[in-house]
Amino acid sequence: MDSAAHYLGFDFSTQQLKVIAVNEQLHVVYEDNVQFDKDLPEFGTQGGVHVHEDKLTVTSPVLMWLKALDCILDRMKASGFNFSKIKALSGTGQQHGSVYWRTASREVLNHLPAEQPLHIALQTCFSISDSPIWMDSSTRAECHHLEKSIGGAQVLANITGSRAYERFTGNQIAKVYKQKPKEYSQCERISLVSSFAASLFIGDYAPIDYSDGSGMNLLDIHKKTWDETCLNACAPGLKEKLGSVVPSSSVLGNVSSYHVQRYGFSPHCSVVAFTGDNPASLAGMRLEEGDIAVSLGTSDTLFLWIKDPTPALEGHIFINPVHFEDYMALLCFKNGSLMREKIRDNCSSASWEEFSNILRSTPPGNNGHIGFFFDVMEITPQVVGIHRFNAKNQKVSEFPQDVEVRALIEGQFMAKRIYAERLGYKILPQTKILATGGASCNQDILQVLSDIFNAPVHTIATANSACLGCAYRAAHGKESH
Ligand code: XUL
Repeated sequence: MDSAAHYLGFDFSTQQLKVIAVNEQLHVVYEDNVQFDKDLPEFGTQGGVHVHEDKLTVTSPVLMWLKALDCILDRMKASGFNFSKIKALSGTGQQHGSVYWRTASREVLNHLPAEQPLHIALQTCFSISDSPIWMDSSTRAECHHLEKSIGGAQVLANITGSRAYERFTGNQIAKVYKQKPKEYSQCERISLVSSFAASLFIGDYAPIDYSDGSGMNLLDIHKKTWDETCLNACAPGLKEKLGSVVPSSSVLGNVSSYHVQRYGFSPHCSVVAFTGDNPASLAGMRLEEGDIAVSLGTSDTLFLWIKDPTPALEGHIFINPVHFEDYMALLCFKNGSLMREKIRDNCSSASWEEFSNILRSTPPGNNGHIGFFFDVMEITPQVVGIHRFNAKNQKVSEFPQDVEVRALIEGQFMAKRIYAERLGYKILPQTKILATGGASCNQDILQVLSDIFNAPVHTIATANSACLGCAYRAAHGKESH
């Protein structure tokens, strides 16, 4: 690679916009972020979002994202950052959110005046000023309708990789069409947050990439084309408004003359397709086939590289962002750390040390005792409550404290393996587990994880894995073209 080359990654996440620059050795050379609530208080967001009165509708202002980009690029310029060294850039966005470009906005995007910030130049370009985002859960009726139109939840999962989910974009678009028909008809292009952000760099509508497109309940993940039945079930004329879909590592073109003139980007700087944050993290953590990333946080998230997916009613299959012939699976478990802390408080005197001692002194397999611990309504599966079974498979109301601790941790990890295998995941000889998040500092918890998957566990820091993943994707996309 060119020794002077730098690569940029942007992350349009829920609470902030981040940027990372790496050099040709992929070492970070610049990093910054704009916090929406703190740095752009004029938009009145909390945690980057507006929660509406019904508590189910959640949106974010499009102009806030534009202003954040103006702000982060201006700061880079003010710090003396040399944009002309950037050989390629890419980015990521929170998944599922949708942006509605008003008719004739393409013209405006094509001719952005370099003297104006984006939030001014594009201020009239959106037929819906507050975009629905992934935290929205107001589309239950639309989900039922979609599943019914296609022949059931499993049929929809077989085609699009997931049953109908309220936050998934097709259902969000269906709601916009129903509740704001005028705004829907005034819109010529619907972008995801990721393709919206890419559009700002190429000065034209950027196509949706395969991976983020898999989070819409609209894309056939096998044929890699929009599914007509799904489109028609959501809203009329949708195909034209969505445009084409492309592999996530496609080079979309060069940065527009706006960025060349305003910031001093090279006119040859390539823009690699932007994708969703979870796919970008898979790239950032450099997962390979058979590998598993486990984030042990407030909730536990698992993503895996899969070759032959079997979509199920729980979990999501997305087209793989690194190799588009492969897939990735995403599983979310709500009862993560809070449940572990609760059992720690009840069974090991609120001490992690004591909790670890118990794990060390109890045998793998827990002498046949098994437990399911869901303090709050779980996502995978949709169940609540604590359920304990003894070695004879009889339901019991309690376990001795040491049995309880092991039953919790073994139960949590066995569920992860079982749900992953249902989605087509296979443990391979080279499988490795990358663990992140709060609980990943506990060796004894990780030992149970390793025992259950029969694979080595490595820990990594991933505060910026999605953003960093995009700087890597920029370098990879550029070098492979
Ligand atoms: C994934 C999802 C969230 C968002 C957060 O399906 O809804 O992880 O992508 O940014």
